[in-house]
Amino acid sequence: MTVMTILEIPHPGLREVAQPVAEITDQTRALIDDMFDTMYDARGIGLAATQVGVTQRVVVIDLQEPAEPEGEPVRDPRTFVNPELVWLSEETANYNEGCLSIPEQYAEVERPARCRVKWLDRDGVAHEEEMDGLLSTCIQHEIDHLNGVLFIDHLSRLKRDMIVKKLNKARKAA
Ligand code: GNR
Ligand code: NI
Repeated sequence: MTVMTILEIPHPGLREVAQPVAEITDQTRALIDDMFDTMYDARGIGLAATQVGVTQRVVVIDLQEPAEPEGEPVRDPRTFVNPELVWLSEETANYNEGCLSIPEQYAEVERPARCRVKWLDRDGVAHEEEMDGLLSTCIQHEIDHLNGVLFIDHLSRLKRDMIVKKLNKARKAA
């Protein structure tokens, strides 16, 4: 169990473009395990390797809402190595997004509502799937991270500056 440090804005590591994983090794699988530990510890629904300072195209997602009203949350861990968007819908959807690298700040982001994604799982098996809803939003958010892009980059300059200001104010108060 290893909880890694999550980079927060304005760390320059968040702007790096990650490299494709050439071969999935035990080291890759150890990184994936540590990323899940880190994501669950932070109560996020997704995490890109970029956010823990690793410039490899690896994403983990578990849409399980952390606070189920009753009992243990049912985990649904999903691993995406070298994920690629192969199709985006014309139709868009708005979602109130947050990001572990921009703590406790939220804004409505417009993205394609549905997407088709190609990826490798932790055993190197290839998959392709059409996604919608929160999964579609989340995988697009995570692939953005692999390209050095943050959800605030999709906002107007005014809204982006407001979020950065609010975050800096909250940090000073802490
Ligand atoms: O925990 C997260 N919640 C979330 C909510 C709406 C859209 C995207 C996300 S991803 C985010 C975790 C994170 O920062 N992943 O990069
Ligand atoms: Ni994020």
